[in-house]
Order: sequence, then structure tokens, then C-alpha cells
Amino acid sequence: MSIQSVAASAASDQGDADLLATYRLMLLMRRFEESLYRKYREGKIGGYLHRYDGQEALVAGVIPQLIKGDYVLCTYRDHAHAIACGTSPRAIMAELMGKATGCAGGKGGSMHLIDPANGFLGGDGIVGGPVPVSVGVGFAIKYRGDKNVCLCYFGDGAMNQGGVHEALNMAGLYGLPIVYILENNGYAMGTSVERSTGQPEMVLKAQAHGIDAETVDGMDILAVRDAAGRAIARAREEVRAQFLEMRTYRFVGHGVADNAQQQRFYRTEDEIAAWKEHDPLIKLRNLLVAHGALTDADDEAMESEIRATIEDAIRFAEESPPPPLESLYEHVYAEG
Ligand SMILES: Cc1ncc(C[n+]2csc(CCOP(=O)(O)OP(=O)(O)O)c2C)c(N)n1
Ligand SMILES: [Mg+2]
Repeated sequence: MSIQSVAASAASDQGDADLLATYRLMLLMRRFEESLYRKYREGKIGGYLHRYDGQEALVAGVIPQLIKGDYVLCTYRDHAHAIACGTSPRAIMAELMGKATGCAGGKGGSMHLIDPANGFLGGDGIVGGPVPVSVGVGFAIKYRGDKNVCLCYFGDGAMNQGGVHEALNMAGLYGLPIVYILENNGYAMGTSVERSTGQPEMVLKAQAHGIDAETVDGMDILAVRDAAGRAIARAREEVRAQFLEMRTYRFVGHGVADNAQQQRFYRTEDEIAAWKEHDPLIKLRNLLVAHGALTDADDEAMESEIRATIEDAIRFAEESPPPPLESLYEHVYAEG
């Protein structure tokens, strides 16, 4: 979608204030991810780390549309999801640094952020793992008769997992109030979609399970918001599963170990540059500027406020203690 058509649809659909809030959220996600790479290189963050740069619209255009009592499940690429659910940057940063003040008590790390009080049921280190879990969550919502939905994010690589298809079959069969968001960034680590499936049209796979499905330009925040709004409303009102294949791209490597040199084995610099032309953050910034809703001074003020938030989170995390040894066996089994 061109900037012009984005602007036209913004004028008809969404107010400037709402879009500014979305821009702020996306900017926070991007700057947060960038700061993590620095902390990883300093040795402050251990374990693994998967960034969301380039994919922000998939979260910023969807999660803010949820209401109290709705749930979110996602993969190990989960920092943006936690931010959008309302988990504090302090609790996320402390979790990444393995501190007791982290949102999983410092024992989950980057791939296992969680915040049930805000409806965030967590990231998952198992590829495809959130999809079977979503069936349990969706069934519980329906069984209780609640007017809620479960959002479930997963990747294009996960779409080839057996358990994912068993779960999608049940979600379609039982008519569960789940909205699946397929984060189709074109690659599962270094393997492209084209090399890993005989049927790259993802919507056909969902439709085969009796699930309403649509493909969305995931680099276009307005298209994402629109499609998500409709899918969430259908899941909530009609109590049936929905599937949105969001076409997107990750601007950085699969994880921190996947550096520029490694990436040459599976994608070209030209390809990355071509996708960066569609950077959802820059597109939204240009749209707001064109509308007169954002000036350079506003943008700089937002940048410095976000910088301060992240610096505060880093300070908090670095000063927090590690989990005490006695807590080692806590949270292994549910109590009672
Ligand atoms: C069951 C399982 N198999 C393999 C892995 C190793 N692994 C981690 S991420 C990944 C790629 C998944 O790609 P995709 O589903 O497209 O998500 P993306 O990383 O692109 O967001 C693989 C194979 C894993 N974590 N879990
Ligand atoms: Mg992928």
C-alpha cells in the first residue's frame, strides 16, 4: 500500500491521536529491541534473544484492540507482545537479565516472558507450542461462556508442525474464539517458506480446518488494524476461530547468533534493503508527518522519553538481585 493510500484510509478510519499512540508503541518496541542487542554484547543478557524489528505492526495493530479478559500467546520472539500487553519495560528487562524482579522471576529469560495479570500467557520456546495451548485457552473461554478471545501468534516454520495442524483442526471443529496471527516473515531460521512447504498459500491450510482466513500486508499498520478488528469481532461475536496470515519481514537475524555474515547463506542484502523500504515504523511516521499530526520536535521528544524509559529499565534490571537459590524448585509444579 502506498503512503497516499495509507493516508486516505487513516483519514477515514482512525483519529490522529490513536495513530500517534500506535506510533509511540512501535517506536518503543524498536528502540527496546535495539537496546537489547547492546546489553547482550555486554554480557548482561544471557541465553538466547530473538528480536522483532520490522514485525512491530503485527503486534501494535492487534493487541491494543483487546479487552479485559482476553488472552495472548506467542513464540520466543515475544518482547513486543509483552510490551503491548502492558508488562512494564522494567519487568521485561529484568527477566532478560535473569533477575528476581523479572516478569518470570528471572527464571524464564527472553523466550519465556509471561504476565497473566495482563492476559499475557507467555512466550514459548517450542516452535508451534502456543497453538495447542490456544485450544485449551479457547475451550475454557467458550466453556465458561465468557465473551473473550485468545490471540495466538506463531511463525511460518511452525505451520509445518504436526501438532499445529491437530490443534487447528480442533479449533475449527469446536468453533473456538481464537484469532491466529501467522507471523510470516518468510523464513524459519535460514530456511525459506518456498523451501519448506509444498503449499506456501497459508490461508488454504487454515481454511482446510474450517477456519476463516485472510492474508494481510503486515508492513501496513492500517491494514493490520483493520483486518485484526474484523477478526477479533468475529471470534468474539460468532465464537469461531479466525486466521490472519500477516506477511512481514525480520530486519535482523533469526537470533543474536545469526549475524550479517551468517545471513548471506540464505538471503541477500538487496532483499533486506527492499523490505526495509516498507519499514512499518517509517511508513507510519511519514503518514503522521504528512497529516501534520507529528513534527520533528514531537518525534524527538518521543524518542527521548522512550530513551529515558529504557535507561530506567536497564538501571532497574542491573541493580536487581538474581533469584534466590531457595526459589529453584518454585514454579515447577502448580500448587494445589
Ligand atoms: C519443536 C522445535 N523445533 C525446532 C526448534 C528450533 N527452532 C527455533 S526457532 C526455529 C524457526 C522457527 O521459524 P518460524 O516458525 O518461522 O518463526 P520465526 O523464528 O521466523 O519467528 C527453529 C527451527 C524449536 N525451538 N522447537
Ligand atoms: Mg518465520
